[in-house]
Amino acid sequence: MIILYGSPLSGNTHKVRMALAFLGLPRDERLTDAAARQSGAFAALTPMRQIPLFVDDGFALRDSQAILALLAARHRPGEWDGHTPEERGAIMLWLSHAANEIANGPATLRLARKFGLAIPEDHAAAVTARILPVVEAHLERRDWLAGDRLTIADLAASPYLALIGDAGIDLAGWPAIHAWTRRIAALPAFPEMPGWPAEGVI
Ligand SMILES: N[C@@H](CCC(=O)N[C@@H](CS)C(=O)NCC(=O)O)C(=O)O
Repeated sequence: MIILYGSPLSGNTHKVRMALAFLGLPRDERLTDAAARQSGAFAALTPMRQIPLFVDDGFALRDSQAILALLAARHRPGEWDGHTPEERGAIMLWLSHAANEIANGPATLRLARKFGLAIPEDHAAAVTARILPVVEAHLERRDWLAGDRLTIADLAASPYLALIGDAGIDLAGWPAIHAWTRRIAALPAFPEMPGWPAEGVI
C-alpha cells in the first residue's frame, strides 16, 4: 500500500493525491502536520521534512514534481509524461513553472494571506503578476497545458492556481485558468480539497 504523508490543505500534497486517485491506486494518507514534520521519525524518511512524501514498499520519494514523474513513468508512460521529445520538453517546462513561479508566486501569497505566515508579499505578488497572464494566454488556446490530454503538467501546475482565491485573487478574473481547473475537477475520481470542489463529471 502506498503511504502518502501530507495534509488536506497542502496543494503540493494534492498534486500526488490527484495522480493516485486518477490512477485508481489506493493510498494510506497520513496527516503530517508541522509537529509531525519536525519529528525524528519523519526526518529519517526525508531530510527536507516536507510534505508530500511518497513511500511504497520501502521506497521513499519527496517532492511533488518528482513523485508525479515517478507515477507517470510507472503507470502512464507517454500518456502522462510525453510521447515525443517535444511533449516531454513542454511537460518539463510546466513542472518547472510549478516548482518555481507558481510555488514562489500564488502558493507563497496563499501562505501569507490564508495562513498568516510572516512572509514579505511583494516578491510573491510580483511573481504571481508575471506568471498568471502567461498561463491564461496559454490556456486560451488549448484545454490542457501540454499535448491534447491531461498530463503531469496539469497535475503539477493546477492546485495553487485553483486556490488563488486563498491568495486574495479572484479566479473569475482569469477565465481560461478557471475553466481549466474546472475541467480537471470534472474528471472521474477527482478528489476534492478545501477550496477546490469537484464539478459534474464530464
Ligand atoms: N518542492 C516541494 C515543496 C514541498 C513543500 O513546500 N511542502 C510544504 C507543504 S505544502 C511543507 O512541507 N512546508 C513545511 C516546510 O517547508 O518546512 C514539493 O513540490 O513537494
